[in-house]
Amino acid sequence: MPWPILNDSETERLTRAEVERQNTALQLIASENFASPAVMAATGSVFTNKYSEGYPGRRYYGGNQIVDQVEDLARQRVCALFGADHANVQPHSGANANMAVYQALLDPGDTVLGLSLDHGGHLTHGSPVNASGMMYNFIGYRVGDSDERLQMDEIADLAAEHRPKLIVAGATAYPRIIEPEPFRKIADEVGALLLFDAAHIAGLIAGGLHPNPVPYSDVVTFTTHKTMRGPRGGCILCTDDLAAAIDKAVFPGQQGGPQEHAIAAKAVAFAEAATDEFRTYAAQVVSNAAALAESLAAEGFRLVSGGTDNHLLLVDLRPFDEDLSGKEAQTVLDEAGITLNRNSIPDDPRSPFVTSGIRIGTPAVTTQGMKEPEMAEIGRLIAATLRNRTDEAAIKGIRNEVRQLCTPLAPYPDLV
Ligand code: DSN
Repeated sequence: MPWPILNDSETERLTRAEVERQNTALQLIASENFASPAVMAATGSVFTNKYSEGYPGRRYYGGNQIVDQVEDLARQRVCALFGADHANVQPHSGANANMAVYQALLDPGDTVLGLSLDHGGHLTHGSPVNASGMMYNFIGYRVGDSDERLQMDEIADLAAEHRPKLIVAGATAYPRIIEPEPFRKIADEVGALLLFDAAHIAGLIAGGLHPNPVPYSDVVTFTTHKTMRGPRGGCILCTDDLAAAIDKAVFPGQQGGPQEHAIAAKAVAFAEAATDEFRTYAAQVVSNAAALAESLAAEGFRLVSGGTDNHLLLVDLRPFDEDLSGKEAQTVLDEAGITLNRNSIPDDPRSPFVTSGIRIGTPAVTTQGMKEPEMAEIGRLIAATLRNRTDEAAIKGIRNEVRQLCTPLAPYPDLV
């Protein structure tokens, strides 16, 4: 039988428009990246057609002989990459991965320590509007008033006071290295389990830039589409003794059928991340973030914690312009072809919807081949856009400069 629609021109038009946007504008959202053609081919493969509830060798439906091999390949590759005992590659997202870990390790009402969302944590680290915060008794730790870094002494004091069953390390808007060893020590002192949420920095760990939390953690979760540069999705690594509980919590606990096309693409990404080229890439991500930080500081912006050790910067806009909110900055920068997100800074006087900060990341621009000279240029373009934010002609001019900067390094020139 012929397919019912041979050519969906509306979706095709939108896809082309999105290719054009990605090819000609600066993608500076810290949690985004450009997946390789091999990752995208696997994501668009026939594995999308298959139902495979269960795990390799233990499926509820037939026809999973090949799917079992692809899921095993992904599991083996990610275990080798991080030195983990066991992997579950089925979580559809980082949020699903974290909720599955909580279901595996906790009972409703149990106490957990996690970084507060307004100090750089994630929704699933106990935000009251998220199921994590509704189901479990999360106690938030915060960064220090003066240095805006994790205060391990304060986290130890909170742990001693609240005796959590689980401690969550990890962040979505924290520009410094998170050392896993001190978290392990605190967890051991109070008999807690340790979950390290490495969603943002998994690629930096795989690339050897940040300490590997696997030897120190009971469970590590991460997303595969950020610095890992794979397909959208999540992954859980854990010790052998937690493997059965984690697997049961993902399926049937949180999810039904796994997305085997995404799992095939995760297998590709894990192989890519084990290469020397990926290590070079990860190192350049960090160098680029440092170069961009320097450029923005010279333009009069304040960097939360004074700088960065990873792929992102958290920028306090107030010293640059007291009246400029993160929301306004995000909107006008988008018009200039500079895409990033507003973000609360620690103890932000503005609401989380408005904010006094922006978050900027270098994973995507580094993938397309930008280096330190382009970072200096990006810092200049950001400052020029925000200084001229009420001048439509100036913003149009900057949009053209951004296009000229991006076009020779377009990530997907063949998709146009
Ligand atoms: N949305 C992700 C981020 O931008 O950090 C976290 O889930």
